[in-house]
Amino acid sequence: MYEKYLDINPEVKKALDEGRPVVALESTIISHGMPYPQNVETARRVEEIVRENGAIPATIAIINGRLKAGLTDEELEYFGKEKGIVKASRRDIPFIVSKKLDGATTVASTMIIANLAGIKVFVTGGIGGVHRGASESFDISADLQELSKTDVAVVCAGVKSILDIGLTLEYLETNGVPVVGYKTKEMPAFYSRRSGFSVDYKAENPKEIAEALKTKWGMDLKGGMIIANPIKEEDAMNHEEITNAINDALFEAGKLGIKGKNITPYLLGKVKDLTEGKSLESNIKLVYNNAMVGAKIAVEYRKL
Ligand code: PSU
Ligand code: MN
Repeated sequence: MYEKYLDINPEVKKALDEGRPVVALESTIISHGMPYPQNVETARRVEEIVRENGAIPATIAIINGRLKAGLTDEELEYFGKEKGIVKASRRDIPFIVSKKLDGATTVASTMIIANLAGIKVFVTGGIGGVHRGASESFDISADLQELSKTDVAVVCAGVKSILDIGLTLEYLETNGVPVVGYKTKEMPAFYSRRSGFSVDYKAENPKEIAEALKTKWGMDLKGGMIIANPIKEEDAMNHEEITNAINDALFEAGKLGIKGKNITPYLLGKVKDLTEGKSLESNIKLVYNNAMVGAKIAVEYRKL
């Protein structure tokens, strides 16, 4: 049915048909999460790391109204370079598709398209969450709802403190989304390994995670799972420096009245400037680290 909207790249299609592991990757991180040319370099390197760890990468996007699972090198370059590609979450998909536009997919929409393609594991940097001040703004990312209903596991480096980490964890609990720490009992905070909040479960290896996924979906418990993989110590940001940068960026965003889907891209760019590019370096490194873990989970999942 949905095949009429979806193009699975031949290499990805072959891997899926043969039951080999595939890892989905998102495109908002390319178009709105990092500057050019680092975004394209990172996207390419992430695909390589997925391959080095035994899986096939499938970067997800919408091009000319077609849902894509697996991009060519030129398409990756296009998403990194072209300004004005719409950041497309769940609610944007119908119009982008029917009007034959391009869309960079967020965590929510990447999960949807990965699921249609039959891809169970998805690697990114950070997920959206409950924003600070959400009791006033109501700003809660659609990523969290998606995690409660779409059967795709998301490997990330935790939740950034541009968000309210505690409220994000509460929201995930209410919605029945398991949050698993990869070799940690503490929820990582993206740029740093520590947040002060605990995760539900600590997994010691990719196999344990694969088994939990198989069990969850085997029982038809709908929805995804968050695998929170802390940034490596040597790549982490100094706590005080990143806290100050985030607070200053939030203050600026408030003054400028930036809201809705623009807030996360704005804050990422501002924090990068305030830290003289150090946050971008950390961001790139943590995505690489997630790609390695995600590929291993996909490999273990296929063995079950
Ligand atoms: N966090 C990052 N980089 C990103 C994003 C989040 O460190 O690029 C993107 C992801 O695509 C995520 C989206 O799904 O922001 C969340 O946006 P919103 O809060 O508007 O749902
Ligand atoms: Mn939002």
